Amino acid sequence: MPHNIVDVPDSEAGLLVGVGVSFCAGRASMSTNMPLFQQLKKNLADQDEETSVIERCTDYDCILWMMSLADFAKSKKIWLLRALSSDFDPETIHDVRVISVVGLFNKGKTFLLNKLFGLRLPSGKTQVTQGLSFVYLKERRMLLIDSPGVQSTVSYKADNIDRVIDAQSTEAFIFELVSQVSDHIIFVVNDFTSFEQKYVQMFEQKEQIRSKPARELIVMHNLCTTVDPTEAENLFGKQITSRYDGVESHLGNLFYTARRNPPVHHFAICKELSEAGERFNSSNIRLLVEHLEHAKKLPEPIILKELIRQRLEDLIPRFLPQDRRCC
Ligand SMILES: Nc1nc2c(ncn2[C@@H]2O[C@H](COP(=O)(O)OP(=O)(O)OP(=O)(O)O)[C@@H](O)[C@H]2O)c(=O)[nH]1
Ligand SMILES: [Mg+2]
Repeated sequence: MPHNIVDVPDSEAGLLVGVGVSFCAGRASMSTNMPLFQQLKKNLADQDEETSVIERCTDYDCILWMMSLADFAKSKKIWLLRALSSDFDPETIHDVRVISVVGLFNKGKTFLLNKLFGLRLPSGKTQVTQGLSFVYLKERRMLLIDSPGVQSTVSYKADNIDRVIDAQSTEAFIFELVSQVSDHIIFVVNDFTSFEQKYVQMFEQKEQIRSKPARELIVMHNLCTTVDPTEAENLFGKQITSRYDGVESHLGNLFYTARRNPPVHHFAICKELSEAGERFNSSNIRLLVEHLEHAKKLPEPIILKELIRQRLEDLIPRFLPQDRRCC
């Protein structure tokens, strides 16, 4: 059964001054198993006005539908979709801490959010997080951002856009956006490759030049194939404690804070239900939740739509300078 987006965009409030972009707020509804993104892509391609039909949303409260800078340059539209069944209104004030998970594709970002907060978001090899997907946790006063994985497969179907280049610039754009709106950023990695180290380092460098107080960064090492506790400890030593100066936590195992500027907290979890998983997972998940809840930075009032709109106003001319010239 089809479901309508019932919120027609507020074109005045949604106009991005200076770049000529409409910012569309909609409500999506929940239904069949058809992946949201396929249907949404089709709907957005089929029509150019601000109404649409969506077959399926997810357990996310809102999704910022920003899949491709190249497509955005053509359509000039970014959709903020809201689930019909959600109480979270992106156009009103909420006191929250904004917590994001980022990293390469299929590293267990969604899996981690499920573990941390007892959620049931779609996770697994065939479940690809699309767009910036938001979950509002009212009691905890948190707004979670599940991000699409970096370096996932691109389409080589005929169109005149170089999708590899487009994916790289879109990922850089999302990286900036997430880093600007988040109070806490959790990197999810498996083997801590030098590419991932560099990715974390890019955030560190951003923190050093930020005018606001620096945020501590968190890296969750998802040792998802490790079943043996000794192997987990060896891996953690090889990939983290022997590579960074820092201090081991007295609170638990596989928890280490690297003396960086700002400090970077490393936690690890292992394969669920294995001996290593039983030994380390629940205690490290609990430590990470406590770490987030007891953070110095208190929840702050935000209007999600406004927050994103402001950031887009800043970022779009930087990433698409031709759009600035158009206006
Ligand atoms: N620790 C642990 N991780 C697991 C287990 N089973 C699955 N995972 C992780 O979950 C990953 C896939 O799930 P997702 O959470 O959807 O990954 P993702 O990073 O959100 O993927 P994208 O959204 O496509 O970028 C697997 O590749 C594993 O890393 C498990 O038993 N233990
Ligand atoms: Mg995911």
